[in-house]
Amino acid sequence: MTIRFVTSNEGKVAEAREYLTEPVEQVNYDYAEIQSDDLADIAEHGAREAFEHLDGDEPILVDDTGLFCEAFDGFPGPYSAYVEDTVGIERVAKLVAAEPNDRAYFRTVMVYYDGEEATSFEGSVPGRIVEPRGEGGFGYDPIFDHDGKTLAEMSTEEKNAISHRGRALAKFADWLAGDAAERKGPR
Ligand code: ITT
Repeated sequence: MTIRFVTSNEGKVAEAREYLTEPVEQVNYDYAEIQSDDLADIAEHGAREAFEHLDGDEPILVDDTGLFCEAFDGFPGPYSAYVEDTVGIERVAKLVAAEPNDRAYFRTVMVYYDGEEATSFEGSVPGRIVEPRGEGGFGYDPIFDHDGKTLAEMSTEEKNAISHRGRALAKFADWLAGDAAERKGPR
């Protein structure tokens, strides 16, 4: 089985490949992101739409992630990609630095859809918004500090061990292992 990871973001794919034993194929398909403040809703609609529109019957994986800043009641949250493109991460860091509370968290929802059933896995990680540091990772990683290191100062493996996506991937991997065992039947 190959998992078709529908995303334009190579960083997400690298982290999934590091974690999963199944082969992961990156598929660029621009599904319509519905207007919702629920990441799970957005991801599930995307996964179903991609499965219907793409040829083939291999399962689909979609990841929707947001950065939630406490000072701004969760903003940018589901609008994180738009804000990265328009405001940029340095200015997000400056805006938060002007506030008394620099706490934030990342949240990821991954939806796996096999053509019949959609299953969601979520993960989150707390941290603080800081001036950019580090060359690794992608997106908001340089301005997100977790326990003294930004996510951009971590290797993919280190980031996966503590991150929102790593936690969702761990649940997904466990579920896949259980599912595969069930399919094979009792030994
Ligand atoms: P796809 O929708 O094609 O998967 P995307 O990058 O637009 O790619 P999201 O909407 O889920 O994906 O991402 C929201 C924003 O959060 C976007 O600006 C990403 O760069 C950023 N982001 C996602 N995961 C991240 C992570 O692990 N570390 C830092 N930033 C992340």
